[in-house]
Amino acid sequence: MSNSGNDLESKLAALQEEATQAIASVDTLEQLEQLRVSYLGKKGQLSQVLRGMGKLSPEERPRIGALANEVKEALQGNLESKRQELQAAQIQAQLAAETLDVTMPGIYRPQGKIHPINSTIDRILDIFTGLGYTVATGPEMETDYYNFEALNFLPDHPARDMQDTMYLPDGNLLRTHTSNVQIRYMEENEPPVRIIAPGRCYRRDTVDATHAAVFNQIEILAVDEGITFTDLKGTIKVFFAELFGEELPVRFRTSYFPFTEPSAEVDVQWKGKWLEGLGCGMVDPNVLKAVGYDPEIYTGFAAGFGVERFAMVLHQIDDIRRLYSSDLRFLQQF
Ligand code: 2NM
Repeated sequence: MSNSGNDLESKLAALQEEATQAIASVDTLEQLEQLRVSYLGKKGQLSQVLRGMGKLSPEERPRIGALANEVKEALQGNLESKRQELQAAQIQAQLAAETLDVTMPGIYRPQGKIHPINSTIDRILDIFTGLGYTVATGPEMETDYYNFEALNFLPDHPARDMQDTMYLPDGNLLRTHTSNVQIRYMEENEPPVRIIAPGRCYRRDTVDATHAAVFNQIEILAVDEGITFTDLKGTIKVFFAELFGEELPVRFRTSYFPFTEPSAEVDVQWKGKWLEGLGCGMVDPNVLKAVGYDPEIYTGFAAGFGVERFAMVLHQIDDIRRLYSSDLRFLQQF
């Protein structure tokens, strides 16, 4: 009986000795885990040794049991300190491998820019939304009705000529201004109206330094009870003051548009020169009637201008074609 106890005691001592050496010589966490299973796992070597305890005398059992616990705790301690050592080494290796060399050259990332046409549109929309206007948009492909007829263009008006307007094979056309948006908006909404309509427009113009066949226009429209030409003048003065950053002299010249009566062209004096600013006027009663507004109750003003010209003036661009050349050397200046 006591032989068997001594037998187990020396087996435990041998196991501890062997396991301690094995743990010390391991150099990966995976190998360490294999050792843990092999020595301390359910079917591990310690369990196998302890299976012999069944044959021990009741007096010896507690002594061997206590001994086995000591061995188990000692090995667990070894495993844990080895695990910490290996983990620290792994982190050190990772830190060394991932060192950032701040002297390496950088990777070139092209920097996108906002096109001067778009930044000009954004600025103008900001000014008018600040005055309470809502941005409205509409189709670039349009019917004769929305581009001309509802705007009081007579059937033989020269702007309707094939020479001036791009017609599509189906009889529709590419809008020549954004007034189509105003008509569509008024059809759908009752006064009061305060809208600003930016958008691309098309005309059969010969392209030169100041004309493009595709260009951007912005139109504003206000309709309400009691709107007068004075409201139009005040709005335009505020607009130019905000766009150019200072209050500037403004000059109104009588003009003609089919959709406004009276009509005017407005010049603005900037850096000592009179610049053509915009066209405007009081909305013609025929236009109000076309959208179902009663011209005896409502009046309105409207104004329209090309965006490219303002972009050119504000950025000292001498030729409209530069805006469409997609030349990065040009565009990167803005
Ligand atoms: C301009 C000049 C004057 C204008 C008129 C309208 C509408 F739809 F209310 F009749 N929208 N835009 C207008 C008036 C446009 O552009 C030079």
